[in-house]
Amino acid sequence: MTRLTPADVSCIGLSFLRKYDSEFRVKTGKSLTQFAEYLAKGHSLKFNEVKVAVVPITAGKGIIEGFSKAVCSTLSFLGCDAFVTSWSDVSGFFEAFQNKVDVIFAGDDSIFSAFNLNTKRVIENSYATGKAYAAALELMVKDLRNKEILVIGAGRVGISAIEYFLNKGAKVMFSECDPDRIEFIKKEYPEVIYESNLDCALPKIKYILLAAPSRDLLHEHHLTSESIISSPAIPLGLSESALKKISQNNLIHDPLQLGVIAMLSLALKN
Ligand code: PYL
Repeated sequence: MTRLTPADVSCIGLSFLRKYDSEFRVKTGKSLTQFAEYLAKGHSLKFNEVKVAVVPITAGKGIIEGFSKAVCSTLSFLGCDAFVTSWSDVSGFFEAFQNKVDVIFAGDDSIFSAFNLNTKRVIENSYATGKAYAAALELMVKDLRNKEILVIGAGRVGISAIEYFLNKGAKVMFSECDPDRIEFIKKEYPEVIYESNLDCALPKIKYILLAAPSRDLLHEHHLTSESIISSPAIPLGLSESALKKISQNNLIHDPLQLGVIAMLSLALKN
């Protein structure tokens, strides 16, 4: 998993999120709040009744400056009563419990999760992010049934997206460089077709979920003006020429916020 940097998250405040929300609505037809409810399979989520604590974690490589604040801003944008605890780690969890919160968000170098203290549901970021970006592609494509979707990267995010697409009746192909992951997908999801060469698969396949964290993975010859790309991967794997080739309204990509929205939505879903 790519570790975010302060530069990735420092801009994520309420005014930035308002702009992101209006752009997201143009691309998908839904606001971020409507999208959160869509992910929760239509359950009406009363965000303004939810109290959330974000606990900074110093373990491993330590705190990412601005990370907890960015998570908190995203949750506040949805209407939650969200705050970053004054203390970190176990003391921060203690502070969260003292404040009788409904949900705690906390992340170390391996796992970033939302913990619903009422239902005991725990939602991990990669799982939620895969669902979020798959659902965003679905909204941009309009209907996934029998549509060919290429998932690039079969890690935790890519697998979560593959499951979403299969459940929606899409024809799923995948590309991956790790042999063990390739074997795992072939064994667990035999209906998913392995594409060994991106130059052959693209631009034949127009709909792409880019979950491989590599720069300049896709170039202009892989894409057309009709390509639609949903990319949770950090860094974004499109070259300058590729970015110029596609419509900006056909690209969904952000470092953190869509995954956080999905974590909350799935943590609150009944
Ligand atoms: C959750 C993000 C999405 C992409 N990469 C993941 C990442 O950077 N994980 C590390 C998060 C560390 C947070 C740090 C803090 O500030 O509390 N322990």
